[in-house]
Amino acid sequence: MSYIDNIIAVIERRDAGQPEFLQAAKEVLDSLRIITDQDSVYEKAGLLERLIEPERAIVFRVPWIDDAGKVQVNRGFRVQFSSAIGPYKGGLRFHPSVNLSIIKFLGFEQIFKNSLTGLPIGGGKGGSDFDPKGKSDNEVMRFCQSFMTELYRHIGPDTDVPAGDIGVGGREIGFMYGQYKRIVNAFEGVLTGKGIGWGGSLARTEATGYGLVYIVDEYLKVNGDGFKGKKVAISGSGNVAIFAAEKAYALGATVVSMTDSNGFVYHKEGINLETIKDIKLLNRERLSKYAEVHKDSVYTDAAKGRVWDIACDIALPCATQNELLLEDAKNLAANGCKIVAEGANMPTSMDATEYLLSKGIAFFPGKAANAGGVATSALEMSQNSARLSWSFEEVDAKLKNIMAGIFQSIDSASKEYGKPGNFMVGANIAGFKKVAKAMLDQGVI
Ligand code: NDP
Ligand code: 2IT
Repeated sequence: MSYIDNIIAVIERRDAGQPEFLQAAKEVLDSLRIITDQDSVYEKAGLLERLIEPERAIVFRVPWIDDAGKVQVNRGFRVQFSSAIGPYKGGLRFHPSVNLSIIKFLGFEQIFKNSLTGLPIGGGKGGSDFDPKGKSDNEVMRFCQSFMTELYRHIGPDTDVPAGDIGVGGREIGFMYGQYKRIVNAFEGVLTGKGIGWGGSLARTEATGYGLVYIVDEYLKVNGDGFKGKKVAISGSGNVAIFAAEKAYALGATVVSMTDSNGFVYHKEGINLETIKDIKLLNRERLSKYAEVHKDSVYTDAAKGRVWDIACDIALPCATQNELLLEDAKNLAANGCKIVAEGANMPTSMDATEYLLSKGIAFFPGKAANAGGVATSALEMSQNSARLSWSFEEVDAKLKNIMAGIFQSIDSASKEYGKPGNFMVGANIAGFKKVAKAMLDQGVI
């Protein structure tokens, strides 16, 4: 058995009940065969055995009291996966589906994503099975305070710096930051995605979505093309989806769809982003409301149709894992889609990814395409350390540069390792090499 097959056998045995983690890990390991077959240094150093095991995984009780006075208990997680190249860095997800498998897959992906940014950040992820939907602001605050009352002892500006993800935005970061500060008695950059005026970076809110569009634009430019006139299908209607749509419009494209967990809207004339922001960001309502406001749009229940049936030039899945499956990939290809770029983490299943690649569709994996968010988080950390704040334009320009750099590195790794245009392999290899070098340099730890 090859080194990689041995490692896959280890995780299949040990992490058998963790399907999302196995999916993410196998994809990376498969891409690394080209490297580990050529050079035995990794096997000799037991490097992959170490890389697939989190440095630390913390699971904790989060008790809180709801508005009716009833005690509720959720489960909290923080997986500190790799500190090879910097302090653990990665978001917190609050969603009822959250479990150890999901947090481990996200933490594992984060190692390579953070490496690709070129900035000194390690990989981690956390969250809870708490569902913020339908909760009052006070309930969310009490939950966040309880969550941080345990989490604070495991994190710190030079140790582990969490941020947002699904279900965690400015409101939740605010409540958690307040509680952290109260416990440790220090105003420090322990979370990113903070509010402007208390340590947050301008452009962090926009960064993931903008970065996603920047990397696709970079690819289009290399091919003498651009977003102008392109039809873009987007899933999700949260932070990533909204700002990807905003930048796609700014570059001259039309966004024809958005989704939430209940269904999707198709608006041939172009999704009205102000309406979406009002519905999703301001009022925290369901997307079905959109079709009540825009009578020429069509809302379809999730049980009755798929957003990926809509014809588009570019598809940007920006909701959640495994939301773009083989059938969807076939429909996208049949309808003329030329580019799929992942705003979400692992939204495309492995068989769908392989199908897209086999059809010559440009595929940008999340660990490259959505890295603009965490990269800008790292810029927020730099501003916090230096106790200053950069202008929106300054941060946005740095973000654009970082995304161009990521495109360069995944493109050249794909060529160097004999898979030109396969950005999945390119991203996995380019992300891995820097982390592996750091691990070799630092000895068996
Ligand atoms: P938000 O909570 O702001 O929005 C999530 C969106 O996805 C909502 O429209 C939500 O619908 C939908 N969604 C969530 N879960 C599901 C599900 N199980 N099935 C269908 N739809 C779902 O999160 P973000 O925009 O921040 O995150 C979206 C994706 O981007 C995630 O995969 C996240 O890991 C990834 N990401 C986020 C980054 C960030 O900076 N925020 C950075 C890099 C990646 P509903 O409102 O119904 O819940
Ligand atoms: O998946 C991700 O990269 C994020 N949710 C953002 C992480 C961060 O630390 O900004």
